[in-house]
Amino acid sequence: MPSIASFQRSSLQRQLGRVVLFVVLMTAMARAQSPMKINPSSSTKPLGAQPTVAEAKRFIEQAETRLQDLWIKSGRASWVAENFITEDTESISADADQAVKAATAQLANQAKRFDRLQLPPDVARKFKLLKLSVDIPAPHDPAAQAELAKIAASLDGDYGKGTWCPDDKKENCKQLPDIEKILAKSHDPKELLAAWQGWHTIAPPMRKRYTRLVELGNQGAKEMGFADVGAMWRSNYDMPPDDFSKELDRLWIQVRPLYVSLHAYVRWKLAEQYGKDVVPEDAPIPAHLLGNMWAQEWNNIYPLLAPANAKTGPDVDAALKAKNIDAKAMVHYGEAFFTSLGFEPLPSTFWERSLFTKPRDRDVVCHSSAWSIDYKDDLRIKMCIEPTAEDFATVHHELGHNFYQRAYNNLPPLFQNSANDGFHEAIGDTIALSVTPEYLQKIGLIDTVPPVSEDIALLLQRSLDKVAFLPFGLLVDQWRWKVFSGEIKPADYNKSWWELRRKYQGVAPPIPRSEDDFDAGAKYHVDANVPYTRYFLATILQFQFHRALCKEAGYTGPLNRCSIYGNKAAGAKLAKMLAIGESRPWPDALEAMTGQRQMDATAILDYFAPLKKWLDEQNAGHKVGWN
Ligand code: X8Z
Ligand code: ZN
Repeated sequence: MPSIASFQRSSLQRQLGRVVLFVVLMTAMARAQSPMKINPSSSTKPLGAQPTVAEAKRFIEQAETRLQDLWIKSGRASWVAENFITEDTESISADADQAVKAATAQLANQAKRFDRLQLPPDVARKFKLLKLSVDIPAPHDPAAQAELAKIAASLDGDYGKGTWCPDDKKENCKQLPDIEKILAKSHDPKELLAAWQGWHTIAPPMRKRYTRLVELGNQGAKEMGFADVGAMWRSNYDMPPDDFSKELDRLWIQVRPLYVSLHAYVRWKLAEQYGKDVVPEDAPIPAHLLGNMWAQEWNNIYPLLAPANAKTGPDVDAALKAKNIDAKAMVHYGEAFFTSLGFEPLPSTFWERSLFTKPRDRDVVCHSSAWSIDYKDDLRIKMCIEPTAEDFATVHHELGHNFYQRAYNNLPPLFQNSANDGFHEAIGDTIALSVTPEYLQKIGLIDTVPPVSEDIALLLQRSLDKVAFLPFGLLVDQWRWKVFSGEIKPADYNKSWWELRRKYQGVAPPIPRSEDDFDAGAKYHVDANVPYTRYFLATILQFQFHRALCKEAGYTGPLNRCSIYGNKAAGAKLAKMLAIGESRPWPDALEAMTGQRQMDATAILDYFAPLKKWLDEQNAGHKVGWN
């Protein structure tokens, strides 16, 4: 999230601003606490009288200014902690996070005073967003705040440091990027299993701390008036939380048949490769065979699944390697796409301050992320980029965050966010959908564009990224919501994790698991406590955005061949939506871009319709679904 011009002031002025704010807040607190004094002879307003709209407005504006200052400090501390993982940086980051959590809890409490006021919609919206501005709220008790912040920072750091040593030799120890390479490339089930199992050993030591994080977060959520942290997360979609859950069900029911067709096809192809004893016909697919540590995207196993006689389509991996395109150059390609749409180039500081490759001499959190440090123009990404098609897409994903952050950086701090969190995750992916063979040829990465007759191969490739992801995108928070609500007890963390993976994804653990394991904790967003439903929404939304932008560009052909590269009209439409930030309910933003007020899975279904037909033909005579 980026910032407002006032943060360009000197630190002395900032200091001064905080003192004034402190006095105002103390006065407000004193008022809220003192009993109503009635003095009939006095014409001044009695202490404890009903607050006014003007006071509420002043309160929230001062609150967001104070919070933004703390967000910036904690953002910087966290940037350093994730770029140089040590006990000290972790501790500094925890302190800064505690300050944010403490202030948010205090302000949310003070804000209760204005609860019964009829406020203008934008002011009321800020009060709501204030409570939702932290992913895990802290209780009021300072000791609990400190404990929560410390646990959160240590889980994030431990994930980043995660290392698997297959034997006693130190030089054989591996961190995630190298372990992921094995999952992506190897077709040896033994080697795959060792890598899968190896990475999952990082999580059990975090299980106890995670359990405590849940307890403390829930306490904080309750003090803010939510049933638990999950209920709080579901309250962030401009509709009653239960309606949001129903929306998810509706979308999942729409896309599930497409997923099941893909799953069936992949399963019998894998059975051809590994044998029916390894991949049984009607059972969930073993999770280590899908080319990805979490079996969340399957594009790495495309070579095992390619249609007979089909060419593999453009090989972006090979093109990047052949042309010696390094990490930074990949990011330049991403930036050039955005500038082709009419966006300003990234600032020079982006290139100076970002992390593009994994350093050899220290631990960093390699999980890709995009940052706006000052809520203005200090934009950065942090990524351990490899020259692969997958990372080429992820570069666009991250830059989508940065261009969004910059597009709303003139809004008040509490509105500096995406319309809903799915929007933030969808923008870069929308652009990456425009990375078509035609586009790749235009920028000189490939020489020839495959004919339309090879569209099935292209669609299959893309579906392994997008369609395969859908159930995983959904299930992570189906698990967490139940963990936060207490429906899933700590003693059942692992069992319930695999039940949901079986139910939604149709995947199974490759070896028996027990409650000594903590397999959810082998996923970054669980340890870092990042809500995950946003990625499910983003997968639906990005096709809806793509369809709308292609229409704006006047394109009428099949959606998988549409690229909005260089189209200023589409760029303007996109920019208009981004600039709304979170200032209005998300259906307004969606309507500005697509003319629709509902999230709509027909776009992704239309996009893959020819593939669905083809998959169902291929699956004839094979088992579909799982027991
Ligand atoms: O975490 C991410 C991004 C950063 S917001 C790289 N993604 C999810 C994941 O890696 O699990 C993008 C796709 C899903
Ligand atoms: Zn993202």
